[in-house]
Amino acid sequence: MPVEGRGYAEQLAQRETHGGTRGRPDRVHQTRWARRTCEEGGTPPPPPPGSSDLVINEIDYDQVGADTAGFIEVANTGSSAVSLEGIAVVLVNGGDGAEYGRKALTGTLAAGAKLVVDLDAQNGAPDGVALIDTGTGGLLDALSYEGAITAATIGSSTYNLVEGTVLPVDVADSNTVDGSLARIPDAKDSNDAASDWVFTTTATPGAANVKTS
Ligand SMILES: [Ca+2]
Ligand SMILES: [Ca+2]
Ligand SMILES: [Ca+2]
Repeated sequence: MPVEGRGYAEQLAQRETHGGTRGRPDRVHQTRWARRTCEEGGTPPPPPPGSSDLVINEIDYDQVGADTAGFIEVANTGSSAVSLEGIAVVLVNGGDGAEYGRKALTGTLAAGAKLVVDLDAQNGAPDGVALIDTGTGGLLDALSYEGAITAATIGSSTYNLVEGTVLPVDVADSNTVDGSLARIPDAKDSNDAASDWVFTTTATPGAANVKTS
């Protein structure tokens, strides 16, 4: 790409003339370097954050009596560590499909590890939670509970939070029985909410999900 190559050379020349960024690569340098390295068959740059290996694995949105201990568990179902930079857990109100809460994730999640996100989601019905790659706008995982949210507005995009068959409304968290909604078997994601999620009377924040009734 001669035009781009010339532009790059001119940018370099300009920077060196002005002495502003010599020896301190900025984003433009790094991007161009990575692209050129790929074209020349070198080591590709690391993949962008976000991966379909990340799932929403458990949610406790209703506790007996007052709701004071809500959480959302995110799991890395893959075989290698995943960067969480740019990943956000977003809460969606079923009444209008609008976002009403979010937590930006940071750091790295090891293979098979689980992260407990301190978020107290609404009690339906329906309401939803989405795992978003804020860099690409990609929807990594979603759960719509106590009904279907098929048009959630997050940022400038619209998302369907129903994976496959919507979770039946009677599979729900409870104000009278301790427990949570969980993927059973642990971390199972067949992209069908009705078969992936159950109510269990044993909440397991940060640990593998178990089904008890
Ligand atoms: Ca409650
Ligand atoms: Ca609960
Ligand atoms: Ca768990």
